[in-house]
Amino acid sequence: MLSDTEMQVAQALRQAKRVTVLTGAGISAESGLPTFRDPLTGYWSKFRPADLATPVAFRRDPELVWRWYCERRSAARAAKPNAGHLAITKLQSIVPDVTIVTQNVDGLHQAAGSTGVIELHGSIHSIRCFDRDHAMDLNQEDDSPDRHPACPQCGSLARPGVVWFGEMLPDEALARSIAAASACDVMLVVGTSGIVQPAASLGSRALTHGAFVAVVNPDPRSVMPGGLFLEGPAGTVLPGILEAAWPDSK
Ligand code: BV8
Repeated sequence: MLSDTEMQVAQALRQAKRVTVLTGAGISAESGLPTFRDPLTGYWSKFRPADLATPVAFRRDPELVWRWYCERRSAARAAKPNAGHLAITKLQSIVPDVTIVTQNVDGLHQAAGSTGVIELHGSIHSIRCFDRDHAMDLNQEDDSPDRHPACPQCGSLARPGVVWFGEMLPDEALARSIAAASACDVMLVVGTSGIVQPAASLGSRALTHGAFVAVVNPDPRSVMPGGLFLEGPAGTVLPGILEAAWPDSK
């Protein structure tokens, strides 16, 4: 039985012409990938993700940072999209204009069949050189924590193709995300703690432009003033509201 709030969100989606979905690490939690604010485990338990996801950390200890990203990349490769990712792909097949803006670097939206995904923080599945941003090939068989490739053009060490803290976001991705937040009728904000800027301000931007905004998160602290709040995991909440919105669609 859905709550009134879930029914309101389902109704808004049914009437929507343009939907924007903003996702964070939480939507990949049910695929087994730790979120950014989960405490790290094992060897990594003495680090905080945000302390490793910086150019300063890479300069200080490139092999440590390279190892962390290699391990996360292999986890992302082994992970499967979950019901939350698949529900968003289904939404794209029903509503003509759905833009997905993700803070995640794991590629799971694309693996779920979603298209046109805007990767605000880049992708863990690409590498480039640290000094000059030369694109570098990443062949899976060579991708190992014990082998840190150097750029064939300038010799600089490889880094992951992600946006680190203190780095600018890709201009085009940010511009497209701002446009999508400003033009949508409905925005779903799924699985993000709303801490990291500028991604975190996209929800309030949508509200300012008169959009219907709904937050999907098991943590009630992520409620957004002015938006509706659906408490629960994305893998349960998203399929539920799609089922309510389009009961006959399979
Ligand atoms: C920028 C890629 C301009 C790497 C990431 C000082 C100096 C420089 C900048 C700053 C500064 N102070 C502040 C800033 C801005 C900074 C920032 O926002 N810092 C924060 C910590 C305050 N931002 C930046 O630096 C950005 N660049 O501003 O450029 C600039 C430049 C120079 C100087 C000044 C300004 C760049 C930010 C990008 C950083 N890169 N990722 C990598 O992945 O390794 S961010 C990283 O955090 C991930 O991408 C992650 O997605 C993202 C956000 O976190 P969330 O996705 O929200 O994840 P989190 O774990 O926090 O929350 C998970 C949520 O899911 C929780 O709410 C949980 O309840 C929920 N959940 C759990 N399970 C489920 C669930 N939800 C649904 N279903 C479930 N099952």
